[in-house]
Amino acid sequence: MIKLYSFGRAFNMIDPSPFILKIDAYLRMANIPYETIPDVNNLRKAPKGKLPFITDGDKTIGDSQFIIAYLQDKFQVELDSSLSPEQQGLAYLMGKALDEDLYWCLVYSRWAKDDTWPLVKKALFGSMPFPLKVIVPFVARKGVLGALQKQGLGRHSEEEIYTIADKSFHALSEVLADKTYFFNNSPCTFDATAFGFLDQFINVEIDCKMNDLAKNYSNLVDYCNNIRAKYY
Ligand SMILES: N[C@@H](CCC(=O)N[C@@H](CS)C(=O)NCC(=O)O)C(=O)O
Repeated sequence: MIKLYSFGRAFNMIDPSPFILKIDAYLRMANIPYETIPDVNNLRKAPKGKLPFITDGDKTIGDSQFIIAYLQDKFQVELDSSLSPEQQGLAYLMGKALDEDLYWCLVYSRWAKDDTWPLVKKALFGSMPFPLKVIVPFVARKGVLGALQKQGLGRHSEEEIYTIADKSFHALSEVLADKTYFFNNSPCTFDATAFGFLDQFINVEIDCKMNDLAKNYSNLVDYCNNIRAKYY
């Protein structure tokens, strides 16, 4: 049985990590039986120091891209078989845009903003005993804010970051248009990625400007809700 190592439920999300939600959605869309092991301490066991990772018997695979490649190969997943080579190329690049760009907007909206940080702090670290519940979030936030600076997004103004996020929401909305899924009539790997990210803005129980920007696109809201209704 595949075991998916995750953080665990928070803010009305199966998991607050878009990469974990991506794998969770992929497993459901591909109809692969799995078990979730939710625990913030999973990070310490993660082969690359990040979640998600999966185990399959004695094999351990880290990173959502390599997890999907492993699952696709092992279970002969056909989710992408109806995509043309051009669609497969576009789907790959669109997935990278979410993984490598929109992700940092999500990180900014949750970890850098003073209105959302207290919620994140409580959800992720609130159950820790004193004094860990004070020290660990302080150190973790410092690390995340440093990563935002090094990656570069954190050097933009707040308004510029909203513009960057909204450009992605707008582009996704235009590509999706009135379809149920991004490419053909059934979900492909990119739909697992898109849902993993968009649901983090649209159905998350956090009120903030960035989430409002995403919720302005009614087709993206319907998209997330349809996937929730069908697979969750
Ligand atoms: N490239 C990785 C990214 C995973 C990732 O960034 N996970 C974050 C949570 S959303 C994490 O574990 N961060 C912990 C850390 O960096 O210490 C993937 O696709 O799985």
